[in-house]
Amino acid sequence: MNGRYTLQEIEEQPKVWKDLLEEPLFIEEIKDKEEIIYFGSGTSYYLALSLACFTQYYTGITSRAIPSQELVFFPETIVTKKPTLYVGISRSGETSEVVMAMEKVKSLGKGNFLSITTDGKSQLALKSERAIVILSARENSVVMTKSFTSMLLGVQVGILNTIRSLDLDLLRKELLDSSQKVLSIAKAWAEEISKKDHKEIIFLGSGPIYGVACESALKVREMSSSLTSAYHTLEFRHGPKASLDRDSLVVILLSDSAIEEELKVAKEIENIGAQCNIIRGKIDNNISINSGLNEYLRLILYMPFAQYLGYYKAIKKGLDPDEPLNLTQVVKI
Ligand code: F1P
Repeated sequence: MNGRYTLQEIEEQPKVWKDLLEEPLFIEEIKDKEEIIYFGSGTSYYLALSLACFTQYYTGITSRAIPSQELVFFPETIVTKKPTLYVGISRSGETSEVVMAMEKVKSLGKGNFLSITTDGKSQLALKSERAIVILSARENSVVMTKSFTSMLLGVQVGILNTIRSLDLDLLRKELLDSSQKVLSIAKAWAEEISKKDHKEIIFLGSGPIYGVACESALKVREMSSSLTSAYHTLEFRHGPKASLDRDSLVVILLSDSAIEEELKVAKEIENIGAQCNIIRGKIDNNISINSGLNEYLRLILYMPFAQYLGYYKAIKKGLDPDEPLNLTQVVKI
């Protein structure tokens, strides 16, 4: 059956999340740092984008996300003298750029090095001072689904646990209560949306949700070879909206901080005649994901929507979501 592994990995997520919440890890390395730099490639870079926002919000430590290649070729534009924790993120731990980035920064003799991966024997894991290995996030599929949400949640839980935040209890309760429900809502939404053949699909998100919007666009593109893109929500008004017409779909992943302005963007998109769907954090319409989690804590709950959409669009086009065109599980140069 086409997409067997991908579907299984999407649907296993609530179970993997539950395990991560029940056995929270610690990330003590953040304690004496003035800066945290997350780096990765592809999906793992988008994970870095959301984690950097989350980390600075909860710890107050300056946090940035850098694509691995920039650390390799332009380290002087990134590396500072401040005590810094470098966190390499990679499902495989073998992506060329992420390994090269770790080597480059280490050769400069700066900072401490942590890796987040699903393979403890990978080059990235062996080159870092400590590897957080999330075995339950390992995947057969080329595209990353549960590995994205599980590595994201694993680090979020680790940070909340380390700083002893009461939000960890809230996160645990709300996710256990709502994960399965969100997956059902996302599945039904994606099945319906995939019936129409949109010429382009655009995901919009702000703050910590921007990384998730990028990952959403990548998921649908990878699995179904569709034309997709992602922008910061209000940035979309500054040019990208020029291509919109009745065959476009825009999905806004709504935040809390920018909600009023984001809803105005939605109106503007509808006035142009494009289809606009809003995925929101409060249970007050059909496409809702959770009532009790703030915009930093509910990040993973946005993901099943694009994961299922990629899957169903691929099936509809006769493609195999497990074997995306032109892609491999590990990218080496
Ligand atoms: C990330 C990545 C994905 C891409 C593909 C291959 O690699 O490049 O972004 O979707 O599935 O892997 P990794 O560094 O996290 O292993």
